[in-house]
Amino acid sequence: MTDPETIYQRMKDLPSARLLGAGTPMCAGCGGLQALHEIYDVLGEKTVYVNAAGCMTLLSVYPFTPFRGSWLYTAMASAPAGAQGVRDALDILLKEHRIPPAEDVDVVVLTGDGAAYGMGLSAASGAMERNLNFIYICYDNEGYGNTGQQYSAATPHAARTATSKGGQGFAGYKKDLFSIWAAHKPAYVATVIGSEPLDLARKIEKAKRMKGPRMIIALAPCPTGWDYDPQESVKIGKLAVSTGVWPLKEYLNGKVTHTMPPRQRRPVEEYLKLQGRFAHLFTPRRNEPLLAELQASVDAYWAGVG
Ligand SMILES: Cc1ncc(C[n+]2csc(CCOP(=O)(O)OP(=O)(O)O)c2C)c(N)n1
Ligand code: SF4
Ligand SMILES: [Mg+2]
Repeated sequence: MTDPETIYQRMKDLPSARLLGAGTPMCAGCGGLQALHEIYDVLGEKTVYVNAAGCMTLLSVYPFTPFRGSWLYTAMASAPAGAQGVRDALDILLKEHRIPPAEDVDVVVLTGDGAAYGMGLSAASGAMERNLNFIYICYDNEGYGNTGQQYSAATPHAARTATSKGGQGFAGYKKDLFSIWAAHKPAYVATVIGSEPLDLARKIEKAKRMKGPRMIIALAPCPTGWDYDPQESVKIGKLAVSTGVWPLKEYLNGKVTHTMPPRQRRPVEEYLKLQGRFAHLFTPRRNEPLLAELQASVDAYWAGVG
C-alpha cells in the first residue's frame, strides 16, 4: 500500500483541473462541480475554503483536499461564522507581522442551497452585518442533494423531490436569496452558472478585486437530483438562462444589473421537459394550469426588469 506522504506528493503535483475533475466521488455531469472548477481557476490557490455539509464536502477526505490552499469543515449552519474566525486569525497574524502580506489568502465560504437559503442564512446575515471580508459561494442544486434530494428553500415550485411527490410536486416557492442578500447592502452579489463561463469568470474576477462580503449564487444543474442524463448538464444550464428561469445579474453600489438578459426568451417548457423532476407536468397528461403558472411567473419577473 502507498503511504500517505507519497499519495500527498502525487496529489499536490496534479494540475487543478485534474484535482477537481477526475478521481472525485462526485456524480458525472455535476453542475455544481463545474461552477466550482471555474471559480477555483479564477480565485486560485491562495484561498481557504470554509465548507458546510453537502455534496462538495466529499471533495475533502481528511487529511486530503484537492484544493491547493486549505479547507475547513463546519456544521451546516455555521460556515460564515467559521469564515469569521479564519479571517480574524489571518488579520491578527498580519497585524503582528507573523506572516507577510504576500501570504494573505482569500477566505471563501462554500455551501449548498440547503445551508445558504436555510440553516446558514442567519450566519450569513450576521457576517454581512459585520462587513466580513469574505467570498460566499452557494452552489444551488435546489435541494438537499447529499442526503437524497429532499426539498430545500431553493426548490422551485412544482418540482418533484424525495419529500414532494404526487401530481403537483413541491407546493412551496423558491426563496429569492439574491434579493435577501442584496438587502444587506454587501459589497457585491451575483448569480452565475457554470454553463456560461465567461459571465462567471468576469463576476468572480470582479469579486476577487473587492473587499467586504461578496456573495455568489451558482445555479447547479444536478443530474442525480433533477433526474436527467448527465451529458445534458450544459444544455440544461444554458436553457435555464435562455428561458429566463435563472437571471444572470449582479448587485453593486445599490444597483442591480442583468448581465445576460435573454433577447428572445425560449418557452420555460423547453427547460422543464428535459428533467425527470418535472415529468409529472407532462405525463400521463399535460398539466396546463401548472405549466402556465410557471411560465407566467418567469414572464412576471422579466416584465418587472424593464
Ligand atoms: C444540522 C444538520 N442537519 C442535517 C445534516 C445532514 N445533512 C448533511 S448534507 C445535507 C444536505 C445539504 O444540502 P445543501 O446545503 O443544499 O447541499 P447539497 O447536499 O445539495 O450539496 C444534510 C441535510 C447536517 N449535516 N447538519
Ligand atoms: S447529487 Fe447533484 S450536486 Fe451532488 S454531486 Fe451529484 S450531481 Fe453534484
Ligand atoms: Mg443543495
